[in-house]
Amino acid sequence: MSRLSAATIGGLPADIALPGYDRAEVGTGVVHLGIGAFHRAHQAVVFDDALASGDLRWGVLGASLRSPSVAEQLNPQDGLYTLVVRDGTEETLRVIGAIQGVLVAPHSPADLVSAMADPDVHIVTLTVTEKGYRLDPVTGALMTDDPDVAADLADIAAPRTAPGFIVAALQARRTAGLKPFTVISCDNLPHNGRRIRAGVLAMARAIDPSLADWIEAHGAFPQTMIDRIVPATTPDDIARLSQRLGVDDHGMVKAEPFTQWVIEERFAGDRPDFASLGVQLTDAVEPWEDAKLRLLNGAHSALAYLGALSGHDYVHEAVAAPALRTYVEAVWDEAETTLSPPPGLDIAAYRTELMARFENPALMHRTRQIAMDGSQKLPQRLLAGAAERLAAWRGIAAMALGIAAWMKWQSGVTESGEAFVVDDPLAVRTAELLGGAETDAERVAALLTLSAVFPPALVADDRFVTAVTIAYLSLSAHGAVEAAARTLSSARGEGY
Ligand code: CS2
Repeated sequence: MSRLSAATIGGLPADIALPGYDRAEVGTGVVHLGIGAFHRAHQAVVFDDALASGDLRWGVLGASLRSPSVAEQLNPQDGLYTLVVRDGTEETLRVIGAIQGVLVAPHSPADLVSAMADPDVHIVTLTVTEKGYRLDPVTGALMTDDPDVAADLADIAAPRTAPGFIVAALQARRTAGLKPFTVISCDNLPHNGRRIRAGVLAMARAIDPSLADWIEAHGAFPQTMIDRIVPATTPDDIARLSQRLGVDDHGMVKAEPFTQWVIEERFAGDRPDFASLGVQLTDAVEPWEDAKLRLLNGAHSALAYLGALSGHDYVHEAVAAPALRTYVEAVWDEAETTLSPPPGLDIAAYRTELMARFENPALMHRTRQIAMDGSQKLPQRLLAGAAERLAAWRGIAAMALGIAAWMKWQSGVTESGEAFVVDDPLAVRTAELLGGAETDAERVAALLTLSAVFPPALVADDRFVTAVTIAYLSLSAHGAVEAAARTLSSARGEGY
């Protein structure tokens, strides 16, 4: 079967939405670093809307910093792909035309730098995951001993890392007398803008202090909160879509209807009329970030480990188990007391909507997908909230079970005895630590020595250590579902 492309798009069934603008007229105003499914289902859709509104400056050049797979999916399709929005039994299909092409950075780093230095580029967005920032999780400093960071510092003309590409391109723009672009981090990290700014400035300062001064004075790194559930595409999704389209689309992405993007109003230059495109611009993103990270992502991670350990492969299956569903509410009860909701966010309504989003059976969101990279996710999703609860002398039984479930997951074996590969940058280290421990209490104590994950102040708090150890013992004795059920009675109490 032929592929979706500029040549075949005209033959698609009439009920599929197509780009409503002339793609030949579109300029490249955005470069995206780390082009995965999330960008294609979220930010690229907003830029596609901008193009459809008649502002043709906002085409996107995508870049993969590592693998050529997205380039192989999209370049033969002229950047075209289908966004499949699924809600229960309903499905809507839309072909997105915003992406103009994908560069594979390691194949041609200089081409990517020069594309980012183009005068028409005003925005660089990035989704490089938590680990792509190359910042020490404890100190927040650039990891100069990371081999790729060291390589960038030695030769910024051929960068390897996200901060490296940004520094190299900003250097080229400064030399050319251009303004910086606005760097919009779209990763699920608190203060994501501040983080990428810190990495970029540290690298720039090591290379040329005057470049760092220029970036400090003229650059913009707004904080953002981004939200849309985008499960990984499966071969079955592609096969089903081919039947509908009559052509193969290897670049398709699937997502829920919900989508949200909150951006701090801080730009270095031109941008689309974001407000008219449904994007919220605000001075204070932090309360949005905290609410999303601790409610949505906190529950997601806890559910992912408990669900995956107990054989619930998908999020909607996990929340259909009464004990796990009630447990999610208990995590939210705990997290809620740590939030200062932003104006306009009704937490009760947000929780109801979140549960409905988790229940969406058509998404087929795998618990194992969410379980990935837990060492990078735990701090902002569960540990920060737990620390604030303890500071206020409140209990953390529900959060502690999520944390203990992450620890159990590090053993690489599910409750039914199935072995799996732990997909986490610290997996080798956690395996070593677990290998040296004999009892459950020793296992917990060993993992708590990971200072890249657990802040020392939290580990020094006996209440924290006790709560996580009790939860871990309960998981060993009863399994995830029963441990969740048993946690509920204690989690409901407000006092410690
Ligand atoms: C998920 C997120 O995989 C994960 O860690 O928790 O990708 C989640 O689906 C998104 O943040 C939703 O916006």
